[in-house]
Amino acid sequence: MGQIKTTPIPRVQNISKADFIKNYYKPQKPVLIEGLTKNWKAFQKWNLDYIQQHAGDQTVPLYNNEPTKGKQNSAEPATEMKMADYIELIKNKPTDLRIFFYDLKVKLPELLNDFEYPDIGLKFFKRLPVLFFGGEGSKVLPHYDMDLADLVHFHFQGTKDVMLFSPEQTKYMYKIPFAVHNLETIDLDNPDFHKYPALQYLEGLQATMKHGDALYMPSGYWHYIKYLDGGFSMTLRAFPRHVGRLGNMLYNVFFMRHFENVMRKSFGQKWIDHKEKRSLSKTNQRAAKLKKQSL
Ligand SMILES: O=C(O)CCC(=O)C(=O)O
Repeated sequence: MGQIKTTPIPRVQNISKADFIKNYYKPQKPVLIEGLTKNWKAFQKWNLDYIQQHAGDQTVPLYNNEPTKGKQNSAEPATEMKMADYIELIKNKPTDLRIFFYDLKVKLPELLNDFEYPDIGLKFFKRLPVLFFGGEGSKVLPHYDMDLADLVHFHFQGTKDVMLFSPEQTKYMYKIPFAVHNLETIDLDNPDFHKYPALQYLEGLQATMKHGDALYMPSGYWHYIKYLDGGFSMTLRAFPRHVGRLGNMLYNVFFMRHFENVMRKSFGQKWIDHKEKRSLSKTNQRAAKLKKQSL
């Protein structure tokens, strides 16, 4: 078994708007900014106890990593729980149960005063600050965000590992057609280069995030995330301004998603199996071609 090639994501303490735009936003390169949240109330206050106090009574849907099957829509929760019980669980035990896309503005608006939209040159979509929670060992399978937003991802309490892949790497990812994820049988921590030879050509970036770190993930970047301890994160998004990217975003959100749901409803597991086979054969052909060229 080999390993996926990665290099560290550049880290800075702080960054000016001009430097961020020039060195990271314009060239669409990720960066981890350590000091961006230091003056926020959230930096002092946001931990699992605080969430438990403010949202303990809410019932929350929880997701695991079971692949979606048959006629299911892409994202069905595995179960639900009171937030207080879920937080208790992730404080004390490993679990693969996660909270995904918790809409802060709707569910916990009093927390909106605890942070600011950073002045780094991104035009943030202020309607949608969202939280994500996971326990020790929870994994977020590799995917990119369908809306192709530029993302700033902030982590609170504990640590998490993040692997990123640029959109140019999509050709080696075993992406599933009409979806924003790859073959769910792939484990990027233990890649099976025999079964998935294209993974040998993949080049990613890696960082371990700690409390208060802010990670810029440019539009269309794949992310694979592992919670090393129970903790939570917030993502702020800025919508694409490039005409080409805007077109792709509209295609993903208004066509691809609905087309996929119709195909699943009509053909169920057969459709999923067909797409997985296609992804495997197309990507393996690409790897075979590259191997031949290198001989
Ligand atoms: O950290 C997580 O749990 C998921 C984050 C994510 O997928 C995102 O911000 O798009």
